[in-house]
Amino acid sequence: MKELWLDRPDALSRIEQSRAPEAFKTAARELSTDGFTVLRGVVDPALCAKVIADYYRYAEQHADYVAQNLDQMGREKRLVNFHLWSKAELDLVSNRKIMKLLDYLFDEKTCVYTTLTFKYGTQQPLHRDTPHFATWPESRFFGVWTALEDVSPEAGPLMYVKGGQRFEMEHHRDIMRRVQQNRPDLNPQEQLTLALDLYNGQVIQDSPSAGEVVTAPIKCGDVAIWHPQLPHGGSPAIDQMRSRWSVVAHCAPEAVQLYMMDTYFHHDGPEPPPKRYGFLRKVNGRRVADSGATGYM
Ligand SMILES: O=C(O)CCC(=O)C(=O)O
Repeated sequence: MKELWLDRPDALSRIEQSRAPEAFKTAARELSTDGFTVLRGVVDPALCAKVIADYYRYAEQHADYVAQNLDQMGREKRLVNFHLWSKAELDLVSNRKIMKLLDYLFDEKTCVYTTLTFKYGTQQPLHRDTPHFATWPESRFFGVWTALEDVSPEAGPLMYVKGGQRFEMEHHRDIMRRVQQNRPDLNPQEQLTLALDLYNGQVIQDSPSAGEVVTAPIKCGDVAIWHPQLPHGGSPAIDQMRSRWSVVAHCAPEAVQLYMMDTYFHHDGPEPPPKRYGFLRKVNGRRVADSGATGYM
């Protein structure tokens, strides 16, 4: 099984010859060249509003927990796996059209692994998701990001390095070997943290030379998808208190497991590590991973 057919030299001619719907072909072309695509108006704004209403219900029912999870400015942190609490969010992240598109892009049946729900922009520096959603073989993963409201330019829109999925950096196993050699004084957890810092540092410092850093204008109900190797993040918010309601779903083929960064930096060889999660149930004909509880992070 190969990584992603989108990354093969014949990807563009394969798209031209495909009988897939035009919208799928456009998305595939953009992901192959730019590493990023936006499908406009895929999700009903009424469903987006329901997810936000569910969030407020959740916050009311878990007021103490919410109060313990505010940042320095008093804003809620990001909420992991809200789709396991909110039926509306579960519906949104298993959107039939998007799932069919992902089947086409993976050439395999897609499932939902985890989600993050954001009330505010993340202002995350440029990064690759790969260490947190590692697969064997590589790149069997997409980040699928839905705007629950029109994103104001002041609220820290998504940003990415156009074409940055092709940016080549030091291999992650070599980074870890270097850390283990140079810093035997650190314990394994500290070595892992340092390896991730070095990895992220290379992405922040060097990936902008691989392409233009752009922000994406995204409106309520639009769905952005990024290539698993695309450097991306949240641009700085001009107005820190301006909401930027959004949900990112982490999706992979059913038959492929996603692993976390300890496995990413330590696992050797082409064979995947042992399976680490099962599935809960099907929604809209899609499997949903049993990947942990709802909670802030
Ligand atoms: O929503 C954002 O600002 C960035 C999200 C992101 O980078 C991620 O989920 O990996």
